[in-house]
Amino acid sequence: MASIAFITGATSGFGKATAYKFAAHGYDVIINGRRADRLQQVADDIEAKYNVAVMQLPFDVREEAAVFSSIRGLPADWKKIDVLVNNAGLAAGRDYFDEASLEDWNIMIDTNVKGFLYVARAVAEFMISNGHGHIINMGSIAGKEVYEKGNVYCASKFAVDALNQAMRIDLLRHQIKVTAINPGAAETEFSLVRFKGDEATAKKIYDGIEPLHAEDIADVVYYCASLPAHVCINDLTLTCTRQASNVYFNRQPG
Ligand code: NDP
Ligand code: 8X3
Repeated sequence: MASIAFITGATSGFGKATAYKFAAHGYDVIINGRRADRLQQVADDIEAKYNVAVMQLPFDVREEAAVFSSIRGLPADWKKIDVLVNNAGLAAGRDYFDEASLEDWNIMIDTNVKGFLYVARAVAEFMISNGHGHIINMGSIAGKEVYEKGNVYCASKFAVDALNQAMRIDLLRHQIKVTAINPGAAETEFSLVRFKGDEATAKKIYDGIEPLHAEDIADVVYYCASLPAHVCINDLTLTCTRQASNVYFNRQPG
């Protein structure tokens, strides 16, 4: 079999673009997301465009039992995962700490922290027995600097930053590479999800800037995965040219 990349959150945005990127470079891909119809479309399209195999693994990363049984239930050949792109995640709401919804907080912590952990743990077990592997964790600039109304989303991405460091330290003895990618504003379905379908508010995030595109993130993920065996990018932060931090933007009027 070819090399294998397992990408969570591959029904949209970064994960979907990353699945195409790895497939274009000859990887067989395992793709995850909750929306089975979208996974099927992505799988059909990748198989039609590239001469690679696609394994669909629909599950909700928040469901511990489903994560472990789906991943442990992979056919033996598919357990030889070379790269995990631990990407599934979301923001829910953007509200003051004292006004935010507890349900939103629970969704973000359960997805971005607990789900993130379950997937990494299940796949690390294979990488350890295979004797190699690369875990690429999707962080954010929100995990580097807190911004107003970012509270729990930022906290969940600070957790990704800490866990990225922790995994690299604890998996060092197994020679597993661990990398965090920390993007700034990128136009995907992220803001539409965050603002619960409010298209006008979602669009305003990108007013006057050309934000990052999902394909930019896919390029960077693939670059990190394609370096020689002795080289590991630990942590990589990127923004569009019109963004310097969570709060500093150079927006074009109009
Ligand atoms: P999208 O909303 O476009 O994609 C998110 C993906 O995550 C979808 O495929 C979605 O699939 C999946 N997902 C969400 N919740 C779950 C779940 N419980 N179980 C399984 N899959 C899930 O957003 P992005 O591509 O922008 O976001 C990807 C990652 O990048 C996230 O971790 C996000 O926090 C991070 N990020 C995004 C930035 C941005 O500006 N866009 C910047 C920095 C980081 P489905 O709904 O089918 O389950
Ligand atoms: C997404 C980037 O700045 O909207 O992680 O939090 S930001």
